[in-house]
Amino acid sequence: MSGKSGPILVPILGDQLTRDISSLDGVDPADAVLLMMEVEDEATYVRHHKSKIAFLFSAMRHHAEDMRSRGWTVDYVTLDNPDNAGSFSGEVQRAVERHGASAIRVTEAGEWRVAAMLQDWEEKFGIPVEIRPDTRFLCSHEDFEGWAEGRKSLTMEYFYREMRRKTGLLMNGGDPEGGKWNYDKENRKPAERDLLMPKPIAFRPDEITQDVIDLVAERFADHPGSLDHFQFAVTHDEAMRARRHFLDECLPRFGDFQDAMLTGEPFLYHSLLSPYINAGLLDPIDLCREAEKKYRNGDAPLNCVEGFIRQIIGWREYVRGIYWREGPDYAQRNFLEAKRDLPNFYYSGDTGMHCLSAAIGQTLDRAYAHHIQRLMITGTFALLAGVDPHQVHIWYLEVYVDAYEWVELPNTLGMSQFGDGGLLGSKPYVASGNYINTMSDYCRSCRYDVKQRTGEDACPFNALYWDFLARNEDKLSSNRRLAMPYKSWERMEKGDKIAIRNSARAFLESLD
Ligand code: FAD
Ligand code: DLZ
Ligand code: SF4
Repeated sequence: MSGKSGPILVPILGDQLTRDISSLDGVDPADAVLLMMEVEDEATYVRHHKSKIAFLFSAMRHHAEDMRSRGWTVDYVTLDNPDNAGSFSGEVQRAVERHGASAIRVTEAGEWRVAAMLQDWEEKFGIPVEIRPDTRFLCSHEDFEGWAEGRKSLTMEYFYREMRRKTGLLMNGGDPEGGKWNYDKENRKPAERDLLMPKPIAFRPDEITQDVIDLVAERFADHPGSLDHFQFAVTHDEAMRARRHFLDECLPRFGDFQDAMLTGEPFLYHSLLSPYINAGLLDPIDLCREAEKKYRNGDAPLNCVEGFIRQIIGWREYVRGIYWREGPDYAQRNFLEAKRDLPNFYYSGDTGMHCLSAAIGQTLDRAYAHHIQRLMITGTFALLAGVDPHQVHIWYLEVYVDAYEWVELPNTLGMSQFGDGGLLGSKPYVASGNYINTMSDYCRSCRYDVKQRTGEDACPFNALYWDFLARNEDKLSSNRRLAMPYKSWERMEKGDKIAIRNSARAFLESLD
């Protein structure tokens, strides 16, 4: 330590578990103390799924060990430390005093709530605070501003093309590999029952993880979700093994079945890498380069590799840009003025609708559902039922192991609930039961009949779909992408319309 002036304090937040995080750039380990803190406020600002807290605490504890082994001094405050102040600011204050810190250096926070705390620290603690950009993202806040400035609509596809050019991923000089930027049309195959799915890679909890699981079970017993199926990677090495497993076993079929859903198959060919990418255990760009190699070596087809890379350098970077550009009030938007409370079954999975009970059940068991389940099952149902988008947002932030507000909020409130009125997607993601029946095998074992539109046994998605369009006619009928369904609604017999709306009303009342 530099004796005269005290060390630099470097808080490492729970989603900053990256060995070369920007706050450490140019810092001499001899002059710094890294502060890692398990705090009540972060674990309870929403009621996170128990496995999500266990994953993060375990990954944090392992990262602290890893950094110590690399020569850093790490001050780690556990949740059960009797002096734990319970908040980031409280713990930083204690650490400043404990170590006589001369300055604080920190990588910017991932969300508005925490960013506001960091802004206060200089005045609060009376020492210099340097907040550094998070260089784990391709697109800085300024670059996103520059891209968005002056555009009529912020279409993801154009942003994605910029990121392809910027990284050179799947580029042939100035042109996209294969002549097309996007192979999504080839990525919509429904899954057949006899597909040979790779077994997901599972990691047995070690002693550190088991301690954390016990702690979480005791302290957060009232939070949703189970700890019984915990099998996440919690170290850098394990995350790298999960990455290898995905690249070798799943990537070659990732695209084909990206939108498919099967009973009892929660993972299909998805990567399950989002918790590791978001917490900092895996580098997203390096992962994309490895995926590209698979294509260049002839081990994975272009549609699969392009589809995967698009999710990461396209969607992931894009939603982050939107989150920071739109500001903290984005969370309060409610374009459709939806007011219904989130049905209780979102916390139990206890509903006769098989698609929902499967997606929610798996979510509560494993803190995971893949994109189409999030978007077209739990998301579409909430949208059709007119649930308050803020409540939907809180649910998604709670229950998924990869959920941090910067990525969850635009996906939920924007893409899934149309709460921003079309900033993120040009039309609401609504569908009747027919879509779910085409893309999954859920309807085969459902108590409802997907072919019926009205009546007690009819699939509720059917009447709700038309009811949604009718209910929101003022706001949506001028949307060109909804012209066809509105035309069909217009053409429908009056009696059918009345029956549909009555059926929807009866169903919605049964939810209340
Ligand atoms: P894969 O299908 O294997 O995709 C590969 C990677 O691409 C993911 O690991 C992820 O890093 C990235 N990715 C894919 N789609 C998106 C997307 N739309 N936005 C950002 N990154 C994407 N993703 C989160 O990481 N955290 C969230 O809290 C989150 N909330 C969501 C809420 C809703 C309502 C919806 C519709 C989507 C949400 N997503 C979220 C996006 C996506 O569903 C998850 O990233 C994905 O399901 C994670 O599983 P996977 O790693 O197996 O993904
Ligand atoms: C999500 C989360 C939880 C549950 N607990 C902690 C914690 O105790 N300590 C910590 O450093 N981070 C935690 N996190 C992640 C933070 O909420 C995340 O780092 C912020 O959202 C960053 O903006
Ligand atoms: Fe879902 Fe309707 Fe199919 Fe049942 S019939 S699984 S409610 S889409």
